[in-house]
Amino acid sequence: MAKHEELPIPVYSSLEPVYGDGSQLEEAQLRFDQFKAKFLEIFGHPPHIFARSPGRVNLIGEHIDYEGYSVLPMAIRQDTIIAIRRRDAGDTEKILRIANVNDKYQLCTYPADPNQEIDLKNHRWGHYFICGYKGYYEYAKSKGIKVDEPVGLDILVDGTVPTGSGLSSSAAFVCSSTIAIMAAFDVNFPKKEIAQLTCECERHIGTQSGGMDQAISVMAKSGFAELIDFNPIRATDVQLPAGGTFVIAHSLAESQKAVTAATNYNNRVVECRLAAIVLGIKLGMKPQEAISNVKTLSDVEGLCVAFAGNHGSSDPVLAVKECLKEVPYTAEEIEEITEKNLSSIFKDSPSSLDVLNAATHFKLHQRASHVYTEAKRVHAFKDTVYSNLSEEDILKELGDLMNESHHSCSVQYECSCPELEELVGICRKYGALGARLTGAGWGGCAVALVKENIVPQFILNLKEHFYQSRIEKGVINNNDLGLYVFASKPSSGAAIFKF
Ligand code: NG1
Ligand code: MG
Repeated sequence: MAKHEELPIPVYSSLEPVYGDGSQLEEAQLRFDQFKAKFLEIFGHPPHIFARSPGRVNLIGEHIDYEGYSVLPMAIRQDTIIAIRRRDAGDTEKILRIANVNDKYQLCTYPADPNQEIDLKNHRWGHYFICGYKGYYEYAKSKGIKVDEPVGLDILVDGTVPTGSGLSSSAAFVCSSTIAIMAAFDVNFPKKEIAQLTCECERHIGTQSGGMDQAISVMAKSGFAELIDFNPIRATDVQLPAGGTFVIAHSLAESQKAVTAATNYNNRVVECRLAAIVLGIKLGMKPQEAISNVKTLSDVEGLCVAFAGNHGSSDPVLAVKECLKEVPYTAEEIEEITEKNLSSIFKDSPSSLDVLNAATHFKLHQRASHVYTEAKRVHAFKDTVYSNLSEEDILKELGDLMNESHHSCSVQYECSCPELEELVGICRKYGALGARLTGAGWGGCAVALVKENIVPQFILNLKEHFYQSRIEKGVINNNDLGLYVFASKPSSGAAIFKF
């Protein structure tokens, strides 16, 4: 049997395989009916085909995917659905018209030219669709696949993943866009190829993302979290213990990653690259060799053999302690080690140059130490799930690992914020076995591991102690609370619908 990741995106003729039965299916049916009607109303003809891709919650393994390390997310029920129709017959305009069911997002138009540049200085919501559009053509070109001439497309989008929340609304949008485009052109590829291509194309938006979000959105399986490995992309099912539930809670601080990239997300990517280069040099590489060959912290792990941990195997955490000073580095200090200007090291990456312009110092020790310890916690998490411990002890251990992960994100990686700290504290106080920020951070959601039997009471406590004052201040509406705090089961991955 072909491996899961080798299979193409499934094509369904009904909603059941994705939305199950019962009330969720009824809701989905209504949503799709209204969606079709809206398409007809806007474009004057019905859509040809639909695609969906879910958001995700990362259980553990934060800010390490772009360093080449495995992560452990699960897909959530919230998703982006796209309806699409080609406008070949008699269409001379050749434009992409992208509409949204949410009035907040106005109709965007773009030329059908797949080589167009995305205007990063003027951020528009439709840019995410164009990422997928460019990505599809780039992929086809790289594989020598013959594609049709670009044609006009009508597109309607409906996303239920809250934006800026660390639940990967962006990947849900980019993946569903790419898959809808493929479906419109009647092609399909293995999931792992789509995971790779969507990861690369989302970088057109200007963030130097790893591939976690797209991989889980494309490859998720209902009922399982997935251990995602990179280079090559692979997904291994992880069956979570039945007695625990993950509760997702929004801190109500929105992180606008595409806008703040130079000081937040991309800054950390650059710091990790510099940490890896400096570590490589300290461990014996020639400066030029390190600059040319070392891209991520995982690239230099093999050089840490002189630093053996308890089990005798090499320990990069010890190497960081020995080789990278805790006091933040200035650019000049790093340049002395690399024997090269930082701007010339990053000359081919405009978004990294933005980071260098904005930064005054670089916390190489702290960032590397987070990455290497977090990478270990991911494997400890998976090993714990499959250990011989009692369920009670497994859950406790998983909670501890989540708490350690949060501490490292907060103190070493500095990607938390006051609202997340408050929320995580409240989660722990009211019975979570573990709680941590999830996704990029600097706002967005926390995820808490809670014993199944206390979930309703736990959510009530969060309401009273975190949300109530914010409802009173009008930050959110009482009726919308269910959008901001909810329990989540692992949902299924991307799909195409032909009705
Ligand atoms: P979110 O939370 O979706 O912004 C981002 C990256 C991931 C990963 C996490 C941190 C994108 C599309 N996603 O996720 O690849 O690095 O942060 O673990 O940039
Ligand atoms: Mg995102």
